[in-house]
Amino acid sequence: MSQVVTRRKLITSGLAGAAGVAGLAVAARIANTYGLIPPGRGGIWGIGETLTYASQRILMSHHSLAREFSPSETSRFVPVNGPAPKTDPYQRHLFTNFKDWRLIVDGLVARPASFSLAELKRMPASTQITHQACEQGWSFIAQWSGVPLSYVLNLVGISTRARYVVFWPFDDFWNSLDLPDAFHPQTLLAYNLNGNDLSADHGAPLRARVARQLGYKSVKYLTRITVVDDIRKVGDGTGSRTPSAGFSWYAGI
Ligand SMILES: Nc1nc2c(c(=O)[nH]1)N[C@H]1C(S)=C(S)[C@@H](COP(=O)(O)O)O[C@H]1N2
Ligand SMILES: [Mo]
Repeated sequence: MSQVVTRRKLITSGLAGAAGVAGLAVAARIANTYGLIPPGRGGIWGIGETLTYASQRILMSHHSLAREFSPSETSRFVPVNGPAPKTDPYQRHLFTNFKDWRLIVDGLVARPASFSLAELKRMPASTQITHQACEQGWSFIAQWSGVPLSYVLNLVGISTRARYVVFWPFDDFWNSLDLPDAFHPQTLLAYNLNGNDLSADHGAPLRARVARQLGYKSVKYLTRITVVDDIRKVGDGTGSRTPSAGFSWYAGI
């Protein structure tokens, strides 16, 4: 234990000192040594993202909570960014009220599975009133209900080699979380917004809700969740759709 504390102190003071004295490149080298480089580092944020990710992972407990609000603080209007896919198979599922939709959970898990919406709704539910901020400068406070992602991951049993959880939606806006955020108690697979089933544009039938990061990490229109060990082998290797669009993979707030 004391060894861990000492190592943490070393990394923290190393990062802070390096940023001030010898520049950001040195800090990035230290972060790399301790496995603190986020996968999307090829994005335009580069070293800045690495510093944010590394310092949040070191300085904050993995399970520090996003602020929760009271019902009277919810926003009157909930904007949409990324409206529902106009194409099949999404439109077909929408037409049949997601009767035949199932969430596939696969990858490095002991028991690959798929779950209907009714099955997900029978799992232990969690409700939060939290703030969602878009990188474009607007935000809202809303109530979300769903099953904690940790519950589903524990049901399927993730491998000891697992490092990331990848979200695959019906559009191309895929993203991923590392395990501290995937198992965070406020990370939900949400099916309800402000007391109603998710509308199509807000991500029906199921979306990720990641309270500790910017809105673009809360992937809508989920179809599949895949547990992986090495995110560099997935897609273009950057961990999400967003670095190519100019947003960092890690968007902690
Ligand atoms: N599948 C998918 N998920 C997505 C998006 C998208 O275009 N497609 N947009 C993201 C962005 S940029 C934001 S800010 C939030 C917006 O959520 P809302 O439309 O429910 O407000 O969803 C995120 N999740
Ligand atoms: Mo966003």
